[in-house]
Amino acid sequence: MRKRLGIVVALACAAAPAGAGTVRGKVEVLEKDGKKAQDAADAVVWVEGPTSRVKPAPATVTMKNKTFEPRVTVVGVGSSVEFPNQDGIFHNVFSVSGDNRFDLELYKKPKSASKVFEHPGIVRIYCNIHPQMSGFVLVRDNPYWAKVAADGSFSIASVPAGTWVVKAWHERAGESAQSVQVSESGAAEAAFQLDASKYKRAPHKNKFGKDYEVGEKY
Ligand SMILES: [Cu+2]
Repeated sequence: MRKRLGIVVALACAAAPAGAGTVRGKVEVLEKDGKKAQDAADAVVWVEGPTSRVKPAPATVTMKNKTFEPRVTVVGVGSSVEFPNQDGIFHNVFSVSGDNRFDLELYKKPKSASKVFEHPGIVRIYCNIHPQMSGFVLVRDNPYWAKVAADGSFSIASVPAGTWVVKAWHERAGESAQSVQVSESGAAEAAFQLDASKYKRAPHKNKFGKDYEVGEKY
């Protein structure tokens, strides 16, 4: 009996970290003319280092009016993302992003298909029919991330105490990293400026690694 109690106590300690704080701050995305971007809300901030496991949770990316909505989705490793097609035309969502590559083939409204993302990373998603359709699924291996609000602010709660790398990402600016010290209670601040001024839109290949055909038929 005593032995069993000891195990229970040990488990309880492992579940509750010694202390945790909030990482918060602002992300600014700068465009060519030095102006602030209007879509800072598509930026994501995450904390790298803590080994806390993330609970998989389902997410949905809808294909509608030849766009992926939302354009940027963040999920934990092991999460299933549903891709319903709400258009009356065929779409073929796919990715060739490393270990997360997938191909859901052709389907149209009201069909849907899903993909479980098993590897942390940034997954670029495209449609094999419509080259203008693009989006991102960010897969994280711990629960400490936030999508940035329209005003550029973000807040990530319950980050374990310690010194961690905090990264901010925007699709046109890439990543920026800084070290942040989280105390056992209270907040750590981080401010990022992401430079999208050198971004150039470049065509991408289809799922076969070939150029898209000119003159879209759908
Ligand atoms: Cu499409």
